[in-house]
Amino acid sequence: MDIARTPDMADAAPEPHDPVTIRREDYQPFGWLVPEVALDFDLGLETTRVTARLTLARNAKAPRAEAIRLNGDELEPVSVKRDGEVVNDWHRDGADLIVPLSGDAHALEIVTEVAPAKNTKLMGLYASSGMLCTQCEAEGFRRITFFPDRPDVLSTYRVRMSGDKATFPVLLSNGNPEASGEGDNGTHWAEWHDPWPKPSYLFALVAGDLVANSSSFTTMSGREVALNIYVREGDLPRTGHAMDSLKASMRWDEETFGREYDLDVFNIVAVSDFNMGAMENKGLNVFNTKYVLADPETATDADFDAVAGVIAHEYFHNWSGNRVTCRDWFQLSLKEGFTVLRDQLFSQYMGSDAVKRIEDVRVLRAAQFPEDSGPLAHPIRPDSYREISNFYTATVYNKGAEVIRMMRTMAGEEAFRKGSDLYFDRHDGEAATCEDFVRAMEDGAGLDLKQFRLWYSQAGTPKVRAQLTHEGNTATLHLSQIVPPTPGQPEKQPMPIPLKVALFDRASGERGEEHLLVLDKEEASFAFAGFAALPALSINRGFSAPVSIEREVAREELVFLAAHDDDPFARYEAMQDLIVGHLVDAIEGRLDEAQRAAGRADIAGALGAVLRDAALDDLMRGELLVLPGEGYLAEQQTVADPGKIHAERRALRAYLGAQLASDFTALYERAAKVPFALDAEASGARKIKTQALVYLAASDPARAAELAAQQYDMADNMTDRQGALMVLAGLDSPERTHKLLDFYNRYQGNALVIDKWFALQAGSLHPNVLEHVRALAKHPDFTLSNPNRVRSLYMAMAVNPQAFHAADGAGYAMIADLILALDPINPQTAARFVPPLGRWRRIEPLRAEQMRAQLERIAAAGNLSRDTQEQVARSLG
Ligand code: 0A1
Ligand code: ZN
Repeated sequence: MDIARTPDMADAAPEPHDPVTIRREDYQPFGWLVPEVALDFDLGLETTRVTARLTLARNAKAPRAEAIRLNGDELEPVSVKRDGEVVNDWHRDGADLIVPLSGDAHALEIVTEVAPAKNTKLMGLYASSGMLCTQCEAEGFRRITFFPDRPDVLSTYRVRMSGDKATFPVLLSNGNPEASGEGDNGTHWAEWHDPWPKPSYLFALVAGDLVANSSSFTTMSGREVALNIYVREGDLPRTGHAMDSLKASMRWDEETFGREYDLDVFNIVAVSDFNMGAMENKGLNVFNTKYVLADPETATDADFDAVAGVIAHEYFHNWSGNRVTCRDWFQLSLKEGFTVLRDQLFSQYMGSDAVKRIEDVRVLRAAQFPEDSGPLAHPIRPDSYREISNFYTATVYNKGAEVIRMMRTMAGEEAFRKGSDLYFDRHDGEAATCEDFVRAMEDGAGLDLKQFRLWYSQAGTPKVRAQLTHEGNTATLHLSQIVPPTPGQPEKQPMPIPLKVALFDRASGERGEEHLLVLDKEEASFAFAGFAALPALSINRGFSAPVSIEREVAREELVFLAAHDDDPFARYEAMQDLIVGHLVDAIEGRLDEAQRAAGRADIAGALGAVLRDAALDDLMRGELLVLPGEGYLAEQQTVADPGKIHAERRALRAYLGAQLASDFTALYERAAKVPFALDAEASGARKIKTQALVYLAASDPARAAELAAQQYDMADNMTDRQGALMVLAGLDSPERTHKLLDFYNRYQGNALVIDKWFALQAGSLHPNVLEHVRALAKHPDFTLSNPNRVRSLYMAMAVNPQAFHAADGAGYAMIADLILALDPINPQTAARFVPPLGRWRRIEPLRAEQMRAQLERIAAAGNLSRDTQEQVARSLG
């Protein structure tokens, strides 16, 4: 046995590392190239032994180094060999291993041992219901072996693994399978080789008792690719939709971006313990079961869409992320923003273009706008971080996608494709930067993006003021912009903001030409001739820029646009603006009774028209029926009172439910007759059916409870069943208890559906929701060790305004307790609960003080993870 360490070294505990701030401007290329990596795994759930062999060559592009720094995290070296000889001249720097190297080329062999069953962080190699799997992005590979764990070190990997055949009948890694065979004592082994150089964060290994849904795909150049989706045996019948989505993604990427798949196999594995949605490891995507498994009995229409979207997202990373990867983690949006845009375009193509765009904007406003206006605001390309896991944010992902979408809007589809082709050509096999992408777009798409680069460096959601005036036969649009100050960025420069606009003649309802205006100064005016009277303004059509538009606009104009605008997003927006304007006035106490009545009546009129408009499809009708969320309403105020927002919004829904009761009932009855199918017509019917119930529940709870119970009993699919139970969960009716119990009994043992059961109760409108959450936390099915389960209870509560913002602060205390309990188990997931508390500066003083106090309480606890510590410090700072 190789004993490379002296006893005194073995006893010396690694120094606890101070949390260090990493800065983008400090980037240095690594001193060594690692062209080849060979990994040998002796697999065990309790202990896995890893032998890593690295070939090293000096990097001519970096300053000369006399040693190599290999990152580690909770690792001890069992042995270190340099050029075939056991050495002990290495030393530790914190968790890292430093090995002296004097020549120009070396071979290192390092043995480590890891304990997968004890790995509750779910980073590195861990056990999940009896199988072994890995998660290496961003910095998990260093929990497996000592390695330069940075995305600009690219290597080809050869992997050999052996283990007990009964425990691990399936052995998978990246690339193509090369060989396999039987070993001693009931073991077997397999070898995999990935010919494409990749960074360590794309490494993956899976070993377990799995079965596959297998199929194949013929690529555009006629190559046959074997496709496998690996799951636990009982889950096989729920993999069909994922397989269909994968094939559709592969075809779409060929047709839309000219991207072909590049290995003989493409494997997907579903695991039930996973910190995020899924991971794009080369040739071996690892997925949270939530984004693979779907059948009508256990998954809603929204779940089906989410599966298709995530399958596409991970597949598209094969080019945007893997073939062209990131130089450093500051460039994360290079792969994530682009890939989110690609999956959004795919979903627009697969389903309803308009509805998908509206949903994406809703997500942006609910998740990214608050981030951009709070203490955690950062540019899509951040300048510094302490823990990179905290930067997998809505800003990097969703705003990142909007930024690239703006380039596409300005260039047009064809030129954009030329830009993306050039980007992939130029940087294939490289670790690139956001700047490389922008340059390829300039050169390939013919855009001038000098000023546009500000979208990468400035945080904050720009506010655009718009005012339309009219004189003679000319309408003039006056635009101005403000980019608000954000942490570390007190002063901002004006950004180029592409706005699609159109003007409507109010008398005829006719629309003039659509224009793409680019506002690139603080202020600008644009004149439009040919209007005898003041037209109606449709602005930011299709949400062409991720900004908020502020304008004085008469309610009649919004009512007009809500009925006439031919841009579906703009129509939705007019409806939202109408409601937001009224609610904010009401919340801020600006309305007397008569004004309130007039405002409500206009909304009821517009909504009634939506309910009755025969030209609308139901999926789109469903979008127009959604009331603006409480978080979005809070965003419209400098300081928000969540209690008032909740009460006003709820009262408006009750009013609308009562006022339009017969329309909602008619709609409900029509929709209830549509038989189950997975097409747009039937899923549209399901969507509006439950929405009608939600409105009716607000105005006539007893009748709604009856209808919901009936819908629950008759349901032949999860969308109807979950929708009915969601309504019941918010009501105080005996049916509530019966149906919740029935649901639990019916789906006991199906973790994803039991997650829904927790989430429905924690997200409910029931007045005792916090008591329910407290009780559910003690339920035998609840555990802190499964991230899906934790999110289903506590994230559902944290985004449920009436629970989280309970006036006595009990919601805040509960989230703080959770963070403290979860942090030692799974810091990544714990840290994701900090941002809701971090909003305190924008909340009324009594609640703000309670939120801040909970953050202080967390900060005062010793031994916080770097993840949680960074988020709490930024939230208080
Ligand atoms: N790259 C993945 C996201 C991801 C990031 C970190 C993870 O660690 C737990 C897992 C997944 C994606 O964009 O899908
Ligand atoms: Zn991604």
